[in-house]
Amino acid sequence: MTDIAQTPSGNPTSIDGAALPNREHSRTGLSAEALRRAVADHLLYSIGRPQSVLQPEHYYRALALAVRDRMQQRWMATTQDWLDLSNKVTCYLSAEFLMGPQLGNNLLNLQIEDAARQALAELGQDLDEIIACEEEPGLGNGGLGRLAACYLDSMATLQRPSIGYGIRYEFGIFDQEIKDGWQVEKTDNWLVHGNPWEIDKPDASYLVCWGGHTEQYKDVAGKLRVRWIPRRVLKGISYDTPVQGYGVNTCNTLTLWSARSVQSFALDAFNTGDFYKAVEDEVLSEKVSKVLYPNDEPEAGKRLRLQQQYFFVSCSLQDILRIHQERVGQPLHTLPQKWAIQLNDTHPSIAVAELMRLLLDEHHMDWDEAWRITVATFGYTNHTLLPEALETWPLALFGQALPRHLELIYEINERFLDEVRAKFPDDDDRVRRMSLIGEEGGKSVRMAHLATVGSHAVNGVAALHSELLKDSVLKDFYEMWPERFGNVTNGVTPRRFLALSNPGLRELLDETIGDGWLTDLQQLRGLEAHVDDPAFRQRWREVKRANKSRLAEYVHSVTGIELDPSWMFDVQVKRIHEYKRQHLNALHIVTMYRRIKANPGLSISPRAFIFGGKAAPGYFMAKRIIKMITAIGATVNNDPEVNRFMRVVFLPNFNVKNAHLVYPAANLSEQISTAGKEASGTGNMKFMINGALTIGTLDGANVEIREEAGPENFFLFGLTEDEVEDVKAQGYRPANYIEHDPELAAVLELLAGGRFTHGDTEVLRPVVDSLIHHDPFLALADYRSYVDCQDIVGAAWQNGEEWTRKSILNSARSGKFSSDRAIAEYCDDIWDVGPMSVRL
Ligand code: KUQ
Repeated sequence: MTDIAQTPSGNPTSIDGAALPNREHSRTGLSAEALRRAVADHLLYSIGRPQSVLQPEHYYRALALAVRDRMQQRWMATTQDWLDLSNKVTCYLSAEFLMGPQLGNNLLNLQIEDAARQALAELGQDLDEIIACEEEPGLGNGGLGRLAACYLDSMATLQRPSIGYGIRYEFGIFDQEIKDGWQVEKTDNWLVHGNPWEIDKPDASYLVCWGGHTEQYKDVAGKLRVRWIPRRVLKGISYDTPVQGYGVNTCNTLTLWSARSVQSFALDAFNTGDFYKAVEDEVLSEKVSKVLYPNDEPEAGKRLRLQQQYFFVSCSLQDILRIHQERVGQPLHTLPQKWAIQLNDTHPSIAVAELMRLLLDEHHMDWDEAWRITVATFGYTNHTLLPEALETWPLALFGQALPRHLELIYEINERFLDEVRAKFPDDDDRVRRMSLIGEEGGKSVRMAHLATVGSHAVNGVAALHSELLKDSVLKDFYEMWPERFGNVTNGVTPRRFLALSNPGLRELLDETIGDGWLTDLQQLRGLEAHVDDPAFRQRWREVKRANKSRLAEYVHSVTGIELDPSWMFDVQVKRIHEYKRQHLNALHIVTMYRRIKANPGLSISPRAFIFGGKAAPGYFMAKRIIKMITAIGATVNNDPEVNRFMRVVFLPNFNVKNAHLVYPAANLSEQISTAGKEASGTGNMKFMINGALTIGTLDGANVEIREEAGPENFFLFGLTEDEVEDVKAQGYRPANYIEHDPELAAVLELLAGGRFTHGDTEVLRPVVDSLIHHDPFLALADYRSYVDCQDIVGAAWQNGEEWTRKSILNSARSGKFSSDRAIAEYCDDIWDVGPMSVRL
């Protein structure tokens, strides 16, 4: 008798292995019984500790290994199938992948949660407690890194062959602690307990050069060629993590590169007795993948950041070319038929020059063919319009680090500008604006221009953002190649952000509309039929209420603050940034505080104001904004006259793990950026899917959220993007707004006068001064509209039935914001990558 394993779809499949009558294999079986045996085996053979000392962490590791075993066949079959069938593959190049904890998600996608729960119960353990042991890999800053992770999940679920390529940072985004109301950064040592999900491939390594100079030489055919004589060489080794699709056999790969010195010692130095010099060299090499830059804006002129970018891009492209030639067995000119490479912002855009270098210098291809292949292979996604966030590198630094690439960029630029001149004769200004080399403030390489010129498709991440892109930073390029420009509105995975993080709602949905929504989120529309059913509404409210209790418990455990789950939970979680305007939210809180103090008999809807998010360690104003929120919180929460109606929480260390508790518990989602500044936002979508109502400006994806939800189910305020531009053109004068609004004046007076800082008038001065003198994000221009809108929100909360109705409709109409829809658009419009079903 052969051993039997269940595929996720429930079909029995025979596999090789010891013949055990009626028993599933311990490495592949999906039953509770097989999982229990697998965990017990791993406890003995992989964890290697005696029964009496086993801790929950050990069970976590053993279960993680057992789950990885269950993905292994699918993983290998997926890779083998795309090699054999030579299906087109998407490579998603990103400096960040904010994957979040893996165990719960993999159990979900393999559809073995119940079996795992039972297996652990039989071993005397609670699955939820074991899942909570996992430390998340924080290999990203925020939305951009999390988007890459959602896209991997959707590519696998849609059965599209794909590889994510990035950096295995030894230290991810810092852990945030709040001390005395201030942010304190702690190193994120996520690898200390090992990482059960990755498999290192020390044999799959590539050399990466750095610095030095170039030389011309004649090849055997007498042709003039260039070679790069680097100053240093280091090595990239890969760590692969499986990315299991939901309910399918497809299991794709995330490949992260780690830097090593080429030899563990520089032997000559070692032999001459200079041991420390030898080790220093090793330390220098390994520095490259040591730490994630904790900034959600480019790090100006940081050599190491450029080195990180080049390092992972070069390893990834070498890997792609090797697979293409050796494994797929194809000549290089077919590259665009087999690979679509997507650049997640400009961080990997050096890939355009690196692919040219590999094709020309290493593979001796002609320029024209190499360029045709390059443009046909790459696509570029832009994630920001903020001028300070557009990446450029000082020419001198760039030339020292990557001398060959600079030559290639000059050559690309020359040919490109000839094309510009041909299309737009006698327009020198246009040529200067479009050049890959910027002249203002010292020469620099403009990475967004390089990415645009080197890609056949360029997209923004929400409808408004894509329009503004064509209208502003990439306007000249749009006029040159209108056909290259498109939009793909961002999306989020409903597996992690609904099924996994909101089990209560998942159950209610499954009972009400079936479970098809997990892979077709538009099916949430089926909820509209139940919106007027009082029993259904009642259950909807109960789910939300339970989620709020769960969050309140967590908030209490980490901050000591008590929240009443019957209050409105008003939530703003995202990186702290002036354009996102957490301080505008704070002005509203102070407004409410002041109204209560002035009129203690006031009847208002009680609210918990919940904030979370990290500030870049070097971003002075963002750190002051955190202090402002915590200071207001301390005053509000301790004032018995006020804390009957409002509480303010700053939740420390917002990350993917605690995000699972936050989104499902929100009643109100704060999306209050200055119109035109937030490219898309993705948190806004996570809130909507989970039934929160949005208060927001017409910015980023808010526009489409409001369109889908219906304007009557969205709280709109603030200037439009056009109006923002007009106000700025006429000269923004914050004093105007203060003079015409006594309430605003009084609120600013409270903040500046030390009411929340024990009389200290210095602490919050920078924030207040910025607001009243030179705020580029126009917070005071939107203050009145925001506060009035919040009054409408407060009134709406009073009518619980109506609020519930709107909440249901928001979820019901959130289908568009699934990353499955976004990935289907990328596959159809940009990548031309079709589905491939994997057989076991
Ligand atoms: C820039 N730019 C440098 C790390 C991140 C960056 C280093 O991308 C999200 C959007 C969101 C936008 C964010 C972004 N991150 C832009 C970044 O601010 O509006 O939702 C995903 O597209």
